[in-house]
Amino acid sequence: MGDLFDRLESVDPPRQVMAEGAVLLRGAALPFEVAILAALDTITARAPFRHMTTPGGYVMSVAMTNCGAAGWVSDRSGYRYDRIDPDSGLPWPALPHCFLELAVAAATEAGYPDFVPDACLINRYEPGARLSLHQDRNERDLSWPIVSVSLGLPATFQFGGLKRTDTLRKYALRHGDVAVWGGPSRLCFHGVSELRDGEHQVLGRMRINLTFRGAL
Ligand code: MD3
Ligand code: FE
Repeated sequence: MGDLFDRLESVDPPRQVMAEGAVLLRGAALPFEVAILAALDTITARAPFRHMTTPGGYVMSVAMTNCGAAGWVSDRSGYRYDRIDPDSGLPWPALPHCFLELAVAAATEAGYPDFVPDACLINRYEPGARLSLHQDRNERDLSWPIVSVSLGLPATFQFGGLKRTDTLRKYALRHGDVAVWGGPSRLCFHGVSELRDGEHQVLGRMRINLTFRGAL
């Protein structure tokens, strides 16, 4: 029996409170996996992943695209939400039904039943890519939460406090995990460590992260 209990203890609980207002829902995206991956192909056919430039002139290691009424963009002039994809001159692809369904269900489960996102930033990490410590504060109404969905290779997510120098806690985010960040956690500093190489059964050598936002 001892080994059985050992294995049970090493399994993450389905719902984990990371901080006040921040909830991790392990595996919550798995029922949507096939629909999400099909929708991603449609989105990236029209709005391909690209490496954006930061205002400081660095090319980001994470490749990005967007769907929804507005998309997050960065260039030498700054960060902003734009209704138009600067690479194509076209509006971003619409939020697919399955994206909206998952984001609303997760937000409701985490205690934010009124959240309806209007933007989804899609991040693609290849081995070595990382996202340095930052806050998400380009959204107009910071009282809305952010819902994040992890797919593919696992990543180490770093979660800090309201000051850049606050202690970081680390969480492994795996294929199918969904996290919701609102209330007192909404402006916490966070980042993603350099992605370790590996081969995911479904997505291969990459990690995809969707973040749903109320941007406009
Ligand atoms: C905590 N993305 O796109 S998702 C981002 O895995 C971003 O690609 C990471 O940070 C990724 O801005 C982390 C988790 C996340 C997203 C937004 C947050 C955590 C957050 C906003 C406030 C606090
Ligand atoms: Fe962020």
